[in-house]
Amino acid sequence: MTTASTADANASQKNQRRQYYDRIAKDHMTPLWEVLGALVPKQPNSPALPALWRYADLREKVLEAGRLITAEQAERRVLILENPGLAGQSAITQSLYAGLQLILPGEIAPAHRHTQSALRFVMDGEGAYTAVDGERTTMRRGDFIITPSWTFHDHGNLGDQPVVWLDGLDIPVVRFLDAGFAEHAPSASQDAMRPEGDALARYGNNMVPVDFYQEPADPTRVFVYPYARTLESLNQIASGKPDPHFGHKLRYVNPATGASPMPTIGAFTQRLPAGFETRPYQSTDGTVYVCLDGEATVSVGDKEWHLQPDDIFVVPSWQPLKFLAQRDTTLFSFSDRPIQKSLGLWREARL
Ligand code: GTQ
Repeated sequence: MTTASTADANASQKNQRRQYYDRIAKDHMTPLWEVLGALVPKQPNSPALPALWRYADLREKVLEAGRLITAEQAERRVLILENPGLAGQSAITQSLYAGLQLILPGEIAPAHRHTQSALRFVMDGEGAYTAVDGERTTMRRGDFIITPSWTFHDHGNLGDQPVVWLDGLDIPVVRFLDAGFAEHAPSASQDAMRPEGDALARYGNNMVPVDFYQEPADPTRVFVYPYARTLESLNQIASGKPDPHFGHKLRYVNPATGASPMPTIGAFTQRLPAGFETRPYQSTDGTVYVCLDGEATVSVGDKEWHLQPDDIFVVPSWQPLKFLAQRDTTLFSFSDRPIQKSLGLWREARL
């Protein structure tokens, strides 16, 4: 065959296939062979992009929301951090949602519960509290607070400053599974059923009530991990030899089981000593980071940022990650790792 007739034959075959695809589409069928490579990729190829939110530059815009709508009107006054590769999806990774929640002095965000699990990471201001199933906790910068699935929670601000925290929820996972339920509590503010600190005293001090047992996947009763305690650990271990990929990195656990605090979201704290450079690292759990303290250069795929305190950035699945700390740097992060681990899907590459 001549080249010209081969080209003709190819064009005609393509045309026949196209017509066939159009015909079977009416029967709600579509050919696998056109999409197999995308459906079963050789390695993760997330549509999520590396992205940075510089809170110091965004703070005024967050506060502006406080002049446009009350916390009560909004139910939750939150600016969603939307991944630029996932526009319109209210998602920061394929599985996770993140947002900056603002509560002004005197305001309350009314009590409700939902099957989505939430975490709060306190960034700015003092005097707010979150109540989880009848116990309040005062929110302080760096505190990691959880709201497990189907627990009632409300927020309030008894102080004199605006308070902003980062919300992390598994909203996209629950949406994907079509497993979302939500309801309002009978009253906007939950009655205090236990004094502040009760859960931490009972479950957060290497002890549990004598007759207390949990299933491995149950969320922890410790719903606040105070930054003061995290810092004690980080400061203590920071004199040791850092791990080449992580520096000094700890994962938050349910102290009663050793599992992640919630079954869908894992959380981590990390110290990079001044002058330390991490080796490149990849993992399948797309991860949201907050720089709490310090100064570092981070590269995520083809992006590089000079990190300052309050910067929030996202590392999508399998994007190579590398840090160079100019000063002692403290990072908080969260991801869907517990989901992937429980399904046998989680992978990492320590390069
Ligand atoms: O605080 O309950 O950012 O229900 C999104 C949904 C926060 C919350 C969010 C929520 C909440």
